[in-house]
Amino acid sequence: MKVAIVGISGAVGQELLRILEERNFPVEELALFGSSRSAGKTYTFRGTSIKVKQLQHNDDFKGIDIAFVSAGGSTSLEFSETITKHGTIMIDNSSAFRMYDDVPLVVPEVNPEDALNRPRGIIANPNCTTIQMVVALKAIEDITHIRKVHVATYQAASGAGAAAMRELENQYKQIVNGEKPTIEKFPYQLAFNLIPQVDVFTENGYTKEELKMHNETRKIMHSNIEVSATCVRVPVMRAHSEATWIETERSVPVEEAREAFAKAEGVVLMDNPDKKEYPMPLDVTGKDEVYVGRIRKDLTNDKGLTFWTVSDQIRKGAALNAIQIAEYLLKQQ
Ligand code: 11C
Repeated sequence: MKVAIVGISGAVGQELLRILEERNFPVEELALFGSSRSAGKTYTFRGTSIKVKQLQHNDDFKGIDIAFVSAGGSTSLEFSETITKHGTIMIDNSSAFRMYDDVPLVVPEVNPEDALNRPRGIIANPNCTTIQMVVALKAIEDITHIRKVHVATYQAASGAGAAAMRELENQYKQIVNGEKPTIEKFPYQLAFNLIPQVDVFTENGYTKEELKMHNETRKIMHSNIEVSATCVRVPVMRAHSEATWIETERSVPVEEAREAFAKAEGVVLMDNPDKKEYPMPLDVTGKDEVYVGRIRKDLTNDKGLTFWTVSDQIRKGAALNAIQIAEYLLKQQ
């Protein structure tokens, strides 16, 4: 495969490079693209140094089979035509195309076959909070329909990018040194704090991030499921956590839910309260799966279950999911 990464200098771009190497993805040739700031830098892939090209409106994508694009929504919108015009499949990590009817939105554990119908040559990678939630929901949806979800997220700094991760680290250093923390990427100081706002507010009082969880989940699961989310940024470096309450069509005993999670694709069950075992961001960082724990009945609803998930935002929440989509396409050839 001739492969391109667009947005190579970002946190997701760097993880894409690592995962392609780690999973031995069949890369015959790799092209790296970035902004004018990144152009000319070099990155190493399988021992070979590759120079970053500036993303431009030209024929650089001719002959490239798959382009992993993670350079922000406006870049995706501006360059999708340039990237796909010679037949390159664009796997887009931004939110730009996710809700387009002619662009599939894919999580390989849930709806891989949707990736096969892509009239524009674009496949969208969902938002990180949605990805980890639907991987867990699929386990239960397979045994009974899920009607409603309430979810509260605990989102790491990594969701806001590499510079935001550095900002969080610097804020801790600055505060410990008695200095005023620098605030650029987040609306407020994140160190020693949490911020109940991810992305911008919309007219109904929900943020865009919260509405993504509703809309994207329905599209991926082909379901009338309703999702009400509260998304919160927490001072964690790179794994998102979610507290989730679901209402199902029939009542599901905790043991049955545990069994369903235990055998679900892409899920690791970690639920031993007796031993104080449950997923935490520090332990899940660098892992591929969605970890599920704290499974119990919702005390307010006989048809309700509640559980806790954690997943590495840069891997399954972004780069890994994109590469799994490409792996699925390869298997279909
Ligand atoms: C965050 N979920 O944690 C966001 C990042 O729609 O792709 C990803 C935003 C998106 O800040």
